[in-house]
Amino acid sequence: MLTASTRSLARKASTNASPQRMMSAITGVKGREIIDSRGNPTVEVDITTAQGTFTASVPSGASTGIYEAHELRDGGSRYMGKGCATAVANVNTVLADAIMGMDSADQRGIDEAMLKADGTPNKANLGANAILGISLAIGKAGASSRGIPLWKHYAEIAGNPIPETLPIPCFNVINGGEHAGNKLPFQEFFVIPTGAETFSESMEIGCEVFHNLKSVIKAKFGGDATLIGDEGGFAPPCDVESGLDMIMEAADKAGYLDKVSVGLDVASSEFKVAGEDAYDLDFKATEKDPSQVLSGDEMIALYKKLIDKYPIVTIEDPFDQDDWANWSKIVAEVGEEVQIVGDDLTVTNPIKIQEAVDTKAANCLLLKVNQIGSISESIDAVKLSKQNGWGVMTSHRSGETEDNYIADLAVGLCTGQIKTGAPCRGERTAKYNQLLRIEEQLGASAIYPGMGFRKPAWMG
Ligand code: 2PG
Ligand code: MG
Repeated sequence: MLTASTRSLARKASTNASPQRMMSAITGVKGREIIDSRGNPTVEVDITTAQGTFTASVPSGASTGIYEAHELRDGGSRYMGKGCATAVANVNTVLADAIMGMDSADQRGIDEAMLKADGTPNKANLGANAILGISLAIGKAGASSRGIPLWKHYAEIAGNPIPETLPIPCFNVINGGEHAGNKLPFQEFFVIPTGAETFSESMEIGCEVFHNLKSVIKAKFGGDATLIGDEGGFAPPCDVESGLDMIMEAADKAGYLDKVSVGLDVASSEFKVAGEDAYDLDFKATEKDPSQVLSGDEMIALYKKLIDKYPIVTIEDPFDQDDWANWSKIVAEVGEEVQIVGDDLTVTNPIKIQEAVDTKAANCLLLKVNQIGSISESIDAVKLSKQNGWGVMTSHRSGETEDNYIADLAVGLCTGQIKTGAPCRGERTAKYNQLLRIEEQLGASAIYPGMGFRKPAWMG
């Protein structure tokens, strides 16, 4: 059997291309298992061209939508069944074969070749994690072949003529749901510096509020309550309203009450009661309180109460991934004032996004590249969303690596918003730090959208 490298040499020898093309032609594809921020294996890929080796790695979710592309895990006992050896083998054999010798600047051509090799609608055959690892590393190789930064390369692929907008950061400073061991049902509580003038000022505000929140939580619940969850935010034993109260108190103490908004990722698919119009806010408690089971209308009443009380600008996954009627209802009732973000509902999939556009079930896409499994399809999802007037929030996953390409993606696709955890834990700060570097590269032309984050400069 030919190895990836002997195949590469054979293909290279038969390539009759121009010197420029040879420089960017793929000469090597190598996958490996690495470990993510939760101690689970994931896929990393090296793409080699005459210009060097370009590496990217794949994130993984915990509150995963049932309609996401297929993440291929080995099963069995190794790594608690989460091994990625099969996905890595697919990178090194069938996928390497499909793309070897192609021009690394041709992102779409390469993504299409991989989709064809897989042949299923949800990448169930070769694995979305295998395909995405290559797709991400190809982006980096392609940027290098053009001699431009990754954010500019993404902008060119997508047709964005003005890649100058930094995203507003949504710092997830309190963790609940599937991301923390506390009883808090809602998964993420964001502090969002919508009143900052620049991205670097937004970082300053986010970090100072984060440190003040630590003191507020410690004073209320003691030091044990300042331990952190999967995304670097605190995981105190609070309920939804006291969590928001503590964030507001921290913003006040930091002196930024007039510069911050707040937001939520409810991740409610995790606590929908199957077969009933009901959501169990006590889903993590051992002794359940029946008064904590709310109907769809009661959930809407709760959201409205929170919107009245706090400066909420965005709510993600307020309802379950199949509860379309309640999604449409909440958009009709509060969607002008508050952004309603589809995550499990839309899974970065143009077919689902179109359905949500038609039924007015959301007005913002959560962009998670591993939900769909390639850069080209992610760009299609973003453009479709923007062309329908939606916002777009670029997102990490709760299981992350040190790779920071989503920072470049947020700028290149002008998404105007990003969530990548608290300003804490290296796999989260890697992304925020890359945005600080991009801001520096943009210099005086850098735009910070502030309250205009739902409709940034480029709308597809
Ligand atoms: C979410 C994400 C990221 P996960 O629900 O939006 O914050 O969590 O990666 O576990 O799906
Ligand atoms: Mg979510």
